[in-house]
Amino acid sequence: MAGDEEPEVDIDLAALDDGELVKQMHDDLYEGFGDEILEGTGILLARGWEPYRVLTEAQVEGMRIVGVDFRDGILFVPEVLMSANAMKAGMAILKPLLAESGAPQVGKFVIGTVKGDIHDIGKNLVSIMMEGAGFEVIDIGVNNSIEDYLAAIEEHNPDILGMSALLTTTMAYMKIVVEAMKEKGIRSDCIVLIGGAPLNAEFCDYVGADAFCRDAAVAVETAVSFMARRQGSVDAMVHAG
Ligand code: B12
Repeated sequence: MAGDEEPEVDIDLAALDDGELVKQMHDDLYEGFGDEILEGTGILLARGWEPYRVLTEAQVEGMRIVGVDFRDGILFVPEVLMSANAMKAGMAILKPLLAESGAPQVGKFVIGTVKGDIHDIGKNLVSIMMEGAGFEVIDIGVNNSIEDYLAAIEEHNPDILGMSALLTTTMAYMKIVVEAMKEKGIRSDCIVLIGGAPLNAEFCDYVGADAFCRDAAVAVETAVSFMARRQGSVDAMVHAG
C-alpha cells in the first residue's frame, strides 16, 4: 500500500482481478508510475471496461486519494507532480476513445485555467469529454489573465466559455473576468461555465456565471442543455420573424 516501507515487487497486473487491479492502479498513481497506469488502463479496456469507467474508477479516484494525502502533508509537490504525470499518461490512451463520438458539431467551447493557477488535469478532462460530445474545443491553457480570456473570446467567438480554478486564492479571479466581459458588453454573447474542486453553486451566483459543474460529465450535460435551449430560442426568433 502507498506509504508503506515494503520492498518493491514486480506485480503481474494482468493476473489481478478487476477490483485488485483498480486498487493497484490507485497505488501506482500514488507512486507516480506512469508505465503501470498505461498498462493497467490497457488491461481494463481489453476486459471490456468503458473508457469513462476506467477514467473515473481507476484514475480520477486514484488522484482523489493523492489529494487527501497532499492536503494532510503526507505528500509534497514533487510527488504529486509525478502522480499528475502518471494520470496524464493514462488519460492520453483514453482521450481518442472518449473524444470519438461522430456527433455533429454542437458548438464552440473555449476553456482555460485562471491566472495564478497551473492545475490543468480537470480542465483537460473537461476538454476531452466536450470534444467527445461534439464540441469544437479551444484550450487556452493555464494561468490566463483577463486579457487572455477576452482575446480568446474575440478570436473564436465561442458559444461557451469555461473557466477552471483549483485554488481558493485564484477562484475569485473568475468574477473579475465576468465583470470585464460585462464592461465590454459581451457577457450575454456566450454561456459561462465554471468548475474546480473548491467551487460550488453559491460561488457561481457570486461570480455571475451561468452554471457550476462538479465534474466533466456534468459539464457535458450542462453544455448540451444550454446549447439546446439557445438553439430553441434562435428557432423561435426565426419563426417569429
Ligand atoms: C495534482 C495537484 C497539483 C499538481 C498540478 C499538476 C497539474 N498539471 O494539474 C501540482 C503538484 C503542480 C500542484 C501544485 C499546487 N497545488 Co495542487 N493539487 C493537486 C490535486 C492533488 C489534484 C487536482 C486534480 O488534478 N484533480 C483531478 C481532477 C480530475 O479533478 P478536478 O481538477 O477537480 O477537475 C474536475 C472538476 O473539478 C471539474 N472541473 C474542473 N475544471 C473545470 C472547468 C470547467 C469549465 C468545468 C465545467 C468543470 C471543471 O471537472 C473536472 C473533471 O471531472 C489537488 C487535490 C484535489 N482534491 O483537488 C491539489 C490542490 C488543488 N492543490 C493545492 C495546493 C495548495 C497547491 C499548491 C499551492 C501547493 C504549493 N505549496 O505549491 C500549488 C499551486 C500551484 C499553482 N499556482 O497552481 C490545494 C488547494 C487548497 C486550496 N484551498 O486552495 C489542493 C486542494 C490540495 C490540498 N488539499 O491541499 N497541485
